[in-house]
Amino acid sequence: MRTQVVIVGAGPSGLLLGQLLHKAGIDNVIVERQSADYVLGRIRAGVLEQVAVDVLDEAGVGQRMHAEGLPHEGFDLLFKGARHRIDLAGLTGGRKALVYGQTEVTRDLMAARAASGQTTVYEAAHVAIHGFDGAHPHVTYEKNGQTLRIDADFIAGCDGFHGVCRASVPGSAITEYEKVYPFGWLGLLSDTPPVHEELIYVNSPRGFALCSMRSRTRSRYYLQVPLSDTVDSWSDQAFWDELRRRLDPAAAETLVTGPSIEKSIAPLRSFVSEPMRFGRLLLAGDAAHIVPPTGAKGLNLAATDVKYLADALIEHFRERSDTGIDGYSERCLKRIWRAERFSWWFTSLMHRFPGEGEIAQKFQEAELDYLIHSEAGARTIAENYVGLPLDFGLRRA
Ligand code: RFL
Ligand code: PHB
Repeated sequence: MRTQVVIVGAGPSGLLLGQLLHKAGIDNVIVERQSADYVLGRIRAGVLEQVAVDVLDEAGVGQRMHAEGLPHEGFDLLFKGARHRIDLAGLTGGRKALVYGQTEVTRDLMAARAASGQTTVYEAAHVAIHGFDGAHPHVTYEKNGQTLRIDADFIAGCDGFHGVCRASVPGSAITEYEKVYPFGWLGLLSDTPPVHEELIYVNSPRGFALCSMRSRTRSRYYLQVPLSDTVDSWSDQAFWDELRRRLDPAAAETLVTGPSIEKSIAPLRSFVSEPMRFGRLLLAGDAAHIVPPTGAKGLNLAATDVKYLADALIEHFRERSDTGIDGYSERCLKRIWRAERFSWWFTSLMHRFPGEGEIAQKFQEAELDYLIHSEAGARTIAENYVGLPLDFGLRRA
């Protein structure tokens, strides 16, 4: 088989890239290791920045997102037992966040993919990439006992942190920066009304907690837990009891509990690999970088990488110009490092770090107190949370 761009991975990055390229008349094939149901079953992001909303609109998949997504103009910070609102819209000239789950984004993208008629191969085994440092890149995989090959002009590595694309680049050509945090997030999804109409980020002596949602009837909650904990060691009852202990009295009282639909533990990591382009291989999304979820930046960064990549590929095929491809890494990395710094800082401010003692809690509370009482402080959080504009890096910011 031959195509213009072969995309490895059918997560949000791969599906969104496929759709933007298809709309521009560029032929592409997606090769995914898992089944479509497996991809949809992973419960991940919940918050979209305006730029991600704009890119999804451009891809033509925004209809349900606008009808069902919940616009949020603020969120609460809870510390020393009291809640304080960060007025995102008031502090950023009207910008807001949209609560719309990654599962729904993926479902919308899969529907558009099916309608586009472009090929998607699910359950492809032993995916391997070849020849990206020369003029004839290609991808091989196994399916139904056969080895198949796809030739293309470019390979887009959208295969997440554990994918094959970044791992295929020689170590001498890549620099990796990494910080692994000494705790995880235990997430619980339930068909219960959210405890509050906006998100609550909690700094508690017992550890971080987050109250989020997927809709007005479906809640998503997280607890900071030691990495040694397993999902099986947390009954639903134990989860709800611990969440209540980390909340303020009013929220603890109004919290509606119910059976979990999904429970999982995610490790927290900051990771960037540089550069993001190796000849005819271009990485995008979690394949190139990971942020701890505290700042809600991962999916948003994936969306902006993909927008820049689609623009660069369209320029290549339409105008025979490689200016966009040559500048791709640098353009992405500028906003990636800004989001990495914010996510690391917000994680450090909100979590208990083993061995750091009570003084660390006092420092965090003093900083939070400063942030909410200083307009400059509150604006710093708000600006970072709503995210950078798409043309960041092309102009002063
Ligand atoms: P994905 O979603 O990991 O998709 C990669 C796809 O590639 C496939 N794959 C392969 N396919 C073929 N061959 C191989 N060898 C392959 N190896 C892997 C995989 O099966 C998969 O389908 O990466 P992508 O598309 O770059 O998307 C990134 C986002 O998923 C991620 O950044 C976000 O989920 C991060 N994130 C959040 N981001 C936000 O912007 N806002 C949030 O509120 C937010 N909350 C979160 C999050 C991530 C979390 N977890 C579990 C890590 C909350 C959590 C708990
Ligand atoms: C989520 O709803 O899954 C979510 C929301 C905000 C975050 C992280 C995760 O910062």
